[in-house]
Amino acid sequence: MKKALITGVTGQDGSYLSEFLLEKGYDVHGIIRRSSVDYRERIAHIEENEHFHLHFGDLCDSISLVKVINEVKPDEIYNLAAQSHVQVSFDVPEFTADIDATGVLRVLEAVRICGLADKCRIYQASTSELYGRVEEVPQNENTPFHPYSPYAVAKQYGFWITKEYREAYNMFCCSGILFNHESERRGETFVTRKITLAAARIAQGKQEKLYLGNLDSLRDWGYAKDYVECMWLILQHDKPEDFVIATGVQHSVREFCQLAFHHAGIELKFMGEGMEEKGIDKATGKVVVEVSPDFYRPTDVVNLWGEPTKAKKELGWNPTKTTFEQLVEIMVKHDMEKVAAERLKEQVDLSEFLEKGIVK
Ligand code: NAP
Ligand code: G4F
Repeated sequence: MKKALITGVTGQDGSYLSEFLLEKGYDVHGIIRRSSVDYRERIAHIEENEHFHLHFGDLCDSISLVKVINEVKPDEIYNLAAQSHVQVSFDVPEFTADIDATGVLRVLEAVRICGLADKCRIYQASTSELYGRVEEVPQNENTPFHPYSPYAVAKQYGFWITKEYREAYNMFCCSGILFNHESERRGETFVTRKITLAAARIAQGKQEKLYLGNLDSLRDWGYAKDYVECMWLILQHDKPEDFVIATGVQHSVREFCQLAFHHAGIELKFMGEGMEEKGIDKATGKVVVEVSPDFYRPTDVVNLWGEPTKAKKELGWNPTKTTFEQLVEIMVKHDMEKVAAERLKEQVDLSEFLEKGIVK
């Protein structure tokens, strides 16, 4: 039985990758951090699996990494842990560098210290944010990098140190340069999930308006569940190489918004420009989307579009297994049900209070 160690196991990708590897027959080990609140929602359903194991550790803490790697002796490591929010990286640049840059070095060194450099294959979660202020469209493995946020600069170090360890020590370590991938498990402050949740809440009378930043921003959005397969394929390849993982299809934030509201039963029309642009419910004439300067970034990446030809040819991966349209539909359906369940619970709670005479 192969052993995999996943950092960032509680995150969107970590949870899907755990499921994927368990299905492939792996013994899966994940690194978790101590927290005062419950943050294990995404992996709660697999915690009882006898082949799923959790270990405390932190990418800031070399000792914990050496300890876990030495204990598990994994065949494969998937380094997914990161401060992954680009806008937040402007607020916590030093922390972001510590996890997203130095953290990668700590994992690579820990593997060497444990004497596993020849045996353990390592996947590094790299990102399309490296292309940043893009120098060509679409972007592939040969496109020059121009990182454009503290997050992207830190990830650039992660990319290069991974390549360096491959060349200097002949280690099987690779970066997947993944473009944005989303799902019903996406963090609620990333733009797609923020939109699908708001569309569901507005449609069900639980929210008045959605405030967004740059509506013109373009992304190549795929489905996270499809992308974790690629992480695995990269480590099964006969030689260690870096790959661009993307759908090859690009849409704007505005288009995502329009389609998400459509699936929630609201037809939107956008009017006005820049900060004055508004999304209006065609049926009621109500403004339900507005632009706010709070969600603009000091520097923003606005034109990401990936070219996944190498992954298609060399890994046999299908980039559009789930289309953009299907992705938006899956996310909205999930959030419509989530909001409906919350409303039902509120009604049940309220009826209990009414019965007890606490609320009149
Ligand atoms: P995510 O949902 O934000 O998950 C991040 C994970 O990292 C969480 O499990 C988090 O643990 C963990 N983590 C953060 N700081 C840590 C630390 N100091 N020590 C140990 N663990 C730590 O991110 P994701 O969307 O799954 O993305 C996975 C990886 O792919 C990240 O490296 C991200 O930068 C990269 N990436 C993502 C995308 C995308 O579109 N999703 C695209 C390209 C690259 P807690 O739960 O304890 O916070
Ligand atoms: O959803 P986002 O926050 O994702 P972003 O910045 O592209 O980063 C994500 O994808 C990267 C891969 O390219 C990962 F490396 C990274 O870890 C993360 O998973 O923002 C997407 C775009 C941006 O241009 C942003 O300015 O949407 C724009 N946007 C417009 N309004 C907004 C909002 N972004 C957020 N988060 N919130 C808004 O209200």
